[in-house]
Amino acid sequence: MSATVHPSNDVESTTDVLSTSSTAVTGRKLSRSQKVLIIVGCFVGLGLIITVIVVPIVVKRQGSSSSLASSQTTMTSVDMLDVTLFTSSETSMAAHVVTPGPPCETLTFAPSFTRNLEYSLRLIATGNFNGDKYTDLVIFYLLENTMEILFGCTNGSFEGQGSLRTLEGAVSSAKIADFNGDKHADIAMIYLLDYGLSVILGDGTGNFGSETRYPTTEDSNLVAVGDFNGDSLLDIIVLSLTEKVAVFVGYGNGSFSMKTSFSLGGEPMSVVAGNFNGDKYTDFAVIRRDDTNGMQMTASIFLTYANGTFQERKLFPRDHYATAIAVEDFNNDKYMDIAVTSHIHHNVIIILGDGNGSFTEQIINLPRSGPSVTDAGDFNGDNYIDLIISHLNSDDLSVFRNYGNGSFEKQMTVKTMNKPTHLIHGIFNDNNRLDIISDCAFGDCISINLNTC
Ligand SMILES: *[C@@H]1O[C@H](CO)[C@@H](O)[C@H](O)[C@H]1NC(C)=O
Ligand SMILES: *[C@@H]1O[C@H](CO)[C@@H](O)[C@H](O)[C@H]1NC(C)=O
Ligand SMILES: *[C@@H]1O[C@H](CO)[C@@H](O)[C@H](O)[C@H]1NC(C)=O
Ligand SMILES: *[C@@H]1O[C@H](CO)[C@@H](O)[C@H](O)[C@H]1NC(C)=O
Ligand SMILES: *[C@@H]1O[C@H](CO)[C@@H](O)[C@H](O)[C@H]1NC(C)=O
Ligand SMILES: [Ca+2]
Ligand SMILES: [Ca+2]
Repeated sequence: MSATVHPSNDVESTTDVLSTSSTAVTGRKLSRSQKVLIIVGCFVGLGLIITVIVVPIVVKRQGSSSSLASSQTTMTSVDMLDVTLFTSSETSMAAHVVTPGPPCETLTFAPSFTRNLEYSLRLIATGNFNGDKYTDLVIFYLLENTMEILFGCTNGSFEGQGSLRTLEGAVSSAKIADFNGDKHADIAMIYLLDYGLSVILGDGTGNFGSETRYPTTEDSNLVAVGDFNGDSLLDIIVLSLTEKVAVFVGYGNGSFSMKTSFSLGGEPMSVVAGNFNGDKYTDFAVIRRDDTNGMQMTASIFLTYANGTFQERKLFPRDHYATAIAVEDFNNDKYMDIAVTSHIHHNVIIILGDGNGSFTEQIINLPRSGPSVTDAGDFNGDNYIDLIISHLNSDDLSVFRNYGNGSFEKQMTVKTMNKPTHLIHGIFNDNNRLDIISDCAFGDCISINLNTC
């Protein structure tokens, strides 16, 4: 969860989203009769068209209020996944309020079903774009310069046809948050091999306004959202392949202004915002190439200070070959922790924060190879954040239950359709439990596993 500590202590729901083209082609608006048709279509079996949705939502708690975090999954231009989880203020994304039933002792998921996609998926993210109670999906396509929003409905399927929008290019990273305070989910995105940030504001009915672009001088790659200057308004950081971080300060009205930029010291692969030291400035955690160590991927946090500077603390002085990172409060002490997977070491390291910028490590060894992506959320309703991990070249997801006492135990294996490289969760049906969505190999479909616990 990239905890964007929003104003008081509610969390900002940010989700990785798509990129949009500057030619604000607004999402298709549907007439009333079209909507009726779609809804009917959703209820009346559409036979082969089984819609699946993947939405990453992480239930995260901050302060005393428990709020949802939506996790984002981003794929960078490199062969890595940028998996980040965002804490979200459930109020702004009404659909995500989880009121779980009694906790389940044992996690269970229904067999997966798929929904075919229009094109080949590059990025997937979740948000509530139309204000109903189901999580929606934003899918950014690889080659078509298009994003599609799929609206969740009742049983884990999605309303008939998605809402397509033409973009100016392929998106490499995106986050969803409410940037203008109207409670509707907006999207910040980065075009691959282009310079800068692009923002589109949602109207709460599934449509978005025209695109506002914020150029940088660097080749932008990743985006993260938080309140980095402590004024209670959401800001955006843009990370570039040229190892720079540009800070865009938000005015709270959906507009941003670039204030500073600094060097990261290595090419970023993945980024998550979170508050690690209890002040009012959102910090961030990254996985980046370690220039002093060749191809190694190291995880660091960058703490934000009142004077607007960011200072790095390396989380792993030793080699780690990090592949994915998630930020959550894994031990319920109200302080943000970090989970980092290592492909080489076949493990997940849970790094527990003390709220003070200091961390202690706890290593979860995996029974099998290659964690590639991870997703964190409270899947069994006991208020502890569980972990789901995908393995390279495998259809299986490993589900680790968090007992809240420092133990994570692998409880089950969830079968997906086809060697996923993206994982997200959301509420896709009516039981208020977090369901899992993953992508199919080649990105031509999504696979949905409904939570039955
Ligand atoms: C969802 O409900 C519709 C209408 O009842 C049905 O056609 C569709 O197959 C269902 N999907 C799943 C995944 O159960
Ligand atoms: C947002 O606020 C800033 C600062 O007050 C202003 O310069 C900008 O024009 C505003 N943007 C919009 C879209 O209203
Ligand atoms: C900013 O504040 C930090 C923490 O107090 C301090 O270490 C750093 O030197 C300051 N940087 C500048 C440029 O003032
Ligand atoms: C915070 O960190 C400092 C120095 O790292 C340490 O002395 C202090 O005890 C820590 N406070 C807490 C509450 O852990
Ligand atoms: C945590 O709780 C689980 C379930 O009660 C138990 O099996 C496990 O041994 C506990 N772990 C620790 C470290 O206490
Ligand atoms: Ca908004
Ligand atoms: Ca701010």
